[in-house]
Amino acid sequence: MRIREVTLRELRMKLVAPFETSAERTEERRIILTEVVADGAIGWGECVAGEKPFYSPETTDTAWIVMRDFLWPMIRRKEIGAAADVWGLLEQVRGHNMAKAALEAAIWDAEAKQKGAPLGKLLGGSREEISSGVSIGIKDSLDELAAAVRKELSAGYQRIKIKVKPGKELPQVKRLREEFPGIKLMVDANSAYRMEDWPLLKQLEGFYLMMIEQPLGWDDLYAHVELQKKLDTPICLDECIHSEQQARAAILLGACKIINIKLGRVGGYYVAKRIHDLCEQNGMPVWCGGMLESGIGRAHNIALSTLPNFTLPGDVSASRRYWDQDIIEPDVTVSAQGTIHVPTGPGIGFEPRRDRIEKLTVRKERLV
Ligand code: OSB
Ligand code: MG
Repeated sequence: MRIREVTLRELRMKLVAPFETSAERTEERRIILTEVVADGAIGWGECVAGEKPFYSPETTDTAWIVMRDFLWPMIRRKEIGAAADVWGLLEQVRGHNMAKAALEAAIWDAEAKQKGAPLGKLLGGSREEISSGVSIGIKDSLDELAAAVRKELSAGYQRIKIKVKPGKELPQVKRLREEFPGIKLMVDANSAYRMEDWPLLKQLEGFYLMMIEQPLGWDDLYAHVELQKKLDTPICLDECIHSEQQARAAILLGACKIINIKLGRVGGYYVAKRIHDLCEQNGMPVWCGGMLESGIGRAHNIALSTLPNFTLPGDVSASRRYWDQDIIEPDVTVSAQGTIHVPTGPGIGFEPRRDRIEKLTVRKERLV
């Protein structure tokens, strides 16, 4: 397979409602799409870097530059056996995983299309549907939060994750447990706590949460090891797991009991699969995280979630929770049982809507 050209597009997409974490509030996404031409096939990818470096060091702007000036020259017109070889070609660049993943995932889509296979199948996945959960941002009031949870449960979602921050967590969780004692409930702190806050996190244990996601420093495995020793509730790591090596260390040191895998954060499918396999061998369940993706990134998350060790509901939910008009055909929808049907067509299995993509594009560069 030879990669002939890549087109980068930056899209501005306004969320249906602002999304707030302990770290930032997002109203409009600046999303980079990658369109690769490999032999005859076209593959699509999405860069999940944020507008600001508040989740990871990457941003939309750094990803654009790194893709254009460093990553593209490393794969340009190279004859490669398969998409699985791309990670190795990009390895000389340190970090910039979201930029790498945006190119690598598009090449996987192209390879799957060339072979006429659904991307999940090419990856080694076999699920026909995946379990869907939601991530609910921080709200102004407890009533608003409870209303949001009620709405998502009636739509069928299998588990509820809420964003928390210091001082808000106990009232939030207490309120939800009063109204929804039996649901699968978890919290995501996006690194808002310090080790000294552990007694507060200990108090959350009375509410039998499924897990607490990334409570401490974004790159601090050691602190999570110490915290996990004090808590019975499983810690799930997100931000900390940005490489296979970090995943191995987290598992062997006992920094967590669950891992959230995001394609962008780990640099694409090659590493995501290796982390998935490593977790499976060590009896650690994984689930697929989300990054407020457009339909393209969402379609990739669905393909990744078909792998066997994705045994917990992920943050991959319906298009309409994010966008008035998504950029794929059909939209991603969720069944009344809280599942997403995995498409059976080649590649990501959803068709990019070029008319909408063109309208939302604010910059475009064709790399040859
Ligand atoms: O920590 O999982 C996170 C969104 C942006 C950045 C980080 C995170 C999130 C989410 C939203 O939780 C997941 C989604 O619905 O896409
Ligand atoms: Mg998270």
